[in-house]
Amino acid sequence: MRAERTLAIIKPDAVGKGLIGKIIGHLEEAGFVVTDLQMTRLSEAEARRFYEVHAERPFYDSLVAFMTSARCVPMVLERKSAVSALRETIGATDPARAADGTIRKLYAESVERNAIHASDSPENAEREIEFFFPQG
Ligand code: FUP
Repeated sequence: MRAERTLAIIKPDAVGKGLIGKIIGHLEEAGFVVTDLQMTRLSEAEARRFYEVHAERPFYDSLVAFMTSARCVPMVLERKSAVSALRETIGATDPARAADGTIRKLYAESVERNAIHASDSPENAEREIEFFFPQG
């Protein structure tokens, strides 16, 4: 099967704790190939647009404040069944519910400060890759 692409973001909590290398190592161990990567600090407008599907949720403003609080590391990852495989590798949104050995179980602090984002469908993966890497 042809490799699929997905988008991950190492979030400000994990960047601030010096976990970029550990998280990328974990992803590479799980068979993902990093094919594009950047470090960026999202503006408020960018964070609102990226998470616009959550605009009506009570946690939206807080999530936007967190995601704009410091730099993050978006990256494109390739692997067979990349979207579903990455969701499994990162674990549940709430680290208390994440399976042992997943990135969120290992490194996340809370539902909001949960170390890493991963696209939840192939369609959203393409939209999110375009958001951060419009030339790629
Ligand atoms: P996930 O796809 O696992 O990142 O989770 P969701 O799409 O459900 O949520 C998107 C982001 O919103 C999560 F990464 C963290 C944040 N969130 C909260 O801050 N509080 C909540 O109650 C739910 C989600």
